[in-house]
Amino acid sequence: MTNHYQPAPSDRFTFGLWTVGNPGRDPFGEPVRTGYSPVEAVKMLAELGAYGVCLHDNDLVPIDATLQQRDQIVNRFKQALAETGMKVPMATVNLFTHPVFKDGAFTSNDPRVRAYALQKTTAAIDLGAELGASIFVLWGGREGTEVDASKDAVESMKRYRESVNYLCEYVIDSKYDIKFALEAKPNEPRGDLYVPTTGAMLGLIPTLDHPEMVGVNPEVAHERMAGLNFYHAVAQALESGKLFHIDLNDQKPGRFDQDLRFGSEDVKNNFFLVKLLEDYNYQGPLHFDAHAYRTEDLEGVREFAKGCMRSYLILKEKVKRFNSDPEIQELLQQLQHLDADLPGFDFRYSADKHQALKAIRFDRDQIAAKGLAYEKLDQLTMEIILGVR
Ligand code: GLT
Ligand code: MN
Ligand code: MN
Repeated sequence: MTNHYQPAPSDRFTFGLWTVGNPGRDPFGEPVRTGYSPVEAVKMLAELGAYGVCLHDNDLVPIDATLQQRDQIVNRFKQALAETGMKVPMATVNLFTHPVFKDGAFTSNDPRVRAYALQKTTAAIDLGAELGASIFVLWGGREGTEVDASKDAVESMKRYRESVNYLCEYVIDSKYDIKFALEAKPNEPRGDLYVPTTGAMLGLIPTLDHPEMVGVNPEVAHERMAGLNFYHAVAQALESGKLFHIDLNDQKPGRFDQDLRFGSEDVKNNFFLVKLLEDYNYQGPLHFDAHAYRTEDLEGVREFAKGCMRSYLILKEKVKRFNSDPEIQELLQQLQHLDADLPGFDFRYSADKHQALKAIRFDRDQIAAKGLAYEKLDQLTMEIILGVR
């Protein structure tokens, strides 16, 4: 067995405590396994070569813990981190499990719920800061509706913005080195969720008081549930300087949020995703937000975690092959470097240059007649992915 795809902390792979801790409960069935406890998860993942773990406040500290219990639990957890060298680069808050959040948190009509959500989130930020996290993810678990008559969706946006603004001020005031990453999802657990896609989040961010402190945390499964091309969504986030974090998993299109093992479904889209992250030197954590099939015991969960990291490293190697394949590179050269076909043209507007543009005679038919050789390019790409090239 080759050791070639053995992960190391330098690969920056992380897992949510809720991922390997997942007991296999679903809306139709009870838990099938215990899941790894936080301390067990840290040890198991460290053994496999991960860089760290991420957590919701309540993945570690029960919602009803006293301050003394909290400190005890956190200290034990810190000890496991210290023993293994594992890091906590990202923390988040659970604003969806307790019934108090049944109609949303920051967008609830009830000011007590909105205020409690801020209280809970600021405490979760304190916990994240204590554990060394520099990214705080906000996934609006139940920020949405089934009954649109119940809330003014314009007002909901204002409330959501107000809360994120509050949290930014809190981080500044506390002198924490923390940035926020907003995670979109189109639906589930609500019928419809607000700001449902990464693109919608990117539209919201410039309207915040501190847009420089806020980016996105796109998740494979969530964009694919909406039928979108995840690679394109991440590319837009990256190009806007807003790819602060990423949730890697897999998903069949148009279904419930499956959170499948990374690399298990849409291998081609994942190939382009890995190519994007590697070609553009994304430096954030590579976070797996997925869980093992409900058929698995703890050994199966370990295999699942290994599989996520291994598939990323395999795809990374395929990307290297693609980037150094002479035939593919020759084709790309011909397809992408066409400046000689329109010498000296500058695509920035000026009145003079526009006069020149108006004077150019384009031979539409001649331009359109040229075949683009995408069949060949795609076949060569597939052969790399399928392992015969
Ligand atoms: C939950 C959700 C994920 C989010 C997590 C962060 S919790 O598992 O399905 O997509 O990233 O709140
Ligand atoms: Mn996620
Ligand atoms: Mn998901």
